[in-house]
Amino acid sequence: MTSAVSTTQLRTLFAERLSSLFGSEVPAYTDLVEASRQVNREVLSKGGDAAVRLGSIERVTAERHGAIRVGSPRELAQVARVFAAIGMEPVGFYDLRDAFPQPVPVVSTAFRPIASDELAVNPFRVFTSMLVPEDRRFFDEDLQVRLTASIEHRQLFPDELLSLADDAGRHGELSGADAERFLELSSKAFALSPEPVDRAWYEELERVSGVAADIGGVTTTHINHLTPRVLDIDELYRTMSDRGVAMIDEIQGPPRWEGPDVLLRQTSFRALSEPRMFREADGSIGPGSLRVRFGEVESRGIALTPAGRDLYDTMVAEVDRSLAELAALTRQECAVDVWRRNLPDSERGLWRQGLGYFTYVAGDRSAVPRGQHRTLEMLVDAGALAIEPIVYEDFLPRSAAGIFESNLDDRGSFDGAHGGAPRDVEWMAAAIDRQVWRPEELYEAQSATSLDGALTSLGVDALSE
Ligand code: OOG
Ligand code: NI
Repeated sequence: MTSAVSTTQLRTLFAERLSSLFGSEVPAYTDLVEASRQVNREVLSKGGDAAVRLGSIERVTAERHGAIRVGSPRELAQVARVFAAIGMEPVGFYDLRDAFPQPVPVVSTAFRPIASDELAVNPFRVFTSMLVPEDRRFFDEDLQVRLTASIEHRQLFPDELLSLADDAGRHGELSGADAERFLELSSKAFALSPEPVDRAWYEELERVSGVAADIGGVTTTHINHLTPRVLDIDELYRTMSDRGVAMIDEIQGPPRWEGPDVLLRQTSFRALSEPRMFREADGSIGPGSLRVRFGEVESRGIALTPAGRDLYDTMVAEVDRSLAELAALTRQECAVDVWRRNLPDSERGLWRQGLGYFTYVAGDRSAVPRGQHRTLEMLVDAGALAIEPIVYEDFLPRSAAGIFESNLDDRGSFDGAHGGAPRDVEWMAAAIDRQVWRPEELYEAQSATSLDGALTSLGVDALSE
């Protein structure tokens, strides 16, 4: 690379590097990407434009999310610097410590682009979890002290990488040579390390939580999974099962139904165990294996407003209840029934009830109704404004907990009698000294900006309530 590389280009290049790294480490990932491409091609050939209503095929084909796990606010702040270099900012706060059915001792955020044009170019995102060693429900004081000290002593990212990242963040670009060095160092920082794992320490942490061991039992971080996006996740699930891959029992999140897809549907499978070197109690070093990484695939639907999200939570609770009563049905079967009874079955219905986020596109000026009292609804009904759904760019805490859980051998130990350490989005923002965006603010702003633009081009100054 000879000319300057922008943060946007750097993001695409970084996502590609990570993808080829992860493919070389976890071959099942390459199969998954291939199967996803095939499903996307089929959907596209059958569904035409409707298939890409929530993102162009170029975007969807390149789209990935990764997951990483770190040990402390200091490390999370460094991750934030590395991702700022490629135009990604922390969005959302997920507390997985009281997650059902499996508490996990982490709080998480997702790094992603926040501007819609950046998302359209490459929406790469990384679900990033941070250990909470102070949480007494998982760690006693003695373990907390040793765990915190071991994390404090390690360096996940070399200084050279952090300083290149800061340069990119500050100037919005790097020179060709610096960009190449940044890509080299950053992908190396997320590769599986050849460093021996201290077996006794790893196993001690594993008794508390497999995720705690994966974070604190080693001296580096690594990409845990890399997830492609697919346009028909049910078909993908069947394809992978036919290829002999043991998928988790069900697709997580909303069911397949005839109405609009909302939020996020995900499913995963366990990757094979990987050879790692271990340091044994007698000081000797020898081979062993660990099984912590996995494959996952997602399909994305429409972003829901807070009202839509409340309805979603109510529906999930109803599915839980009716599942307990009707043990013969699967969760997805129960959910379809609950969806049909509660959720509007069209985009227009979601919009009208204020449940989903939409942008507005100006239509024909002559369709604008005359008169003083023009409401938004009148303009949409008259065809002067078209509504376009906003795709959900974030994650679901319950599905995340399900994904963590389904890929652990052991449930670990959790003692609810002890108090946990309180954590929330403000705490996280202060701990990493950076704004952590609230997803709904971003969707709301995108919707409002598009409405302003559309009204201006229609020549409408004001709307009535
Ligand atoms: C993260 C699990 C959550 C998702 O897609 O919801 C996740 C992890 O395993 O580190 O990736
Ligand atoms: Ni994931």
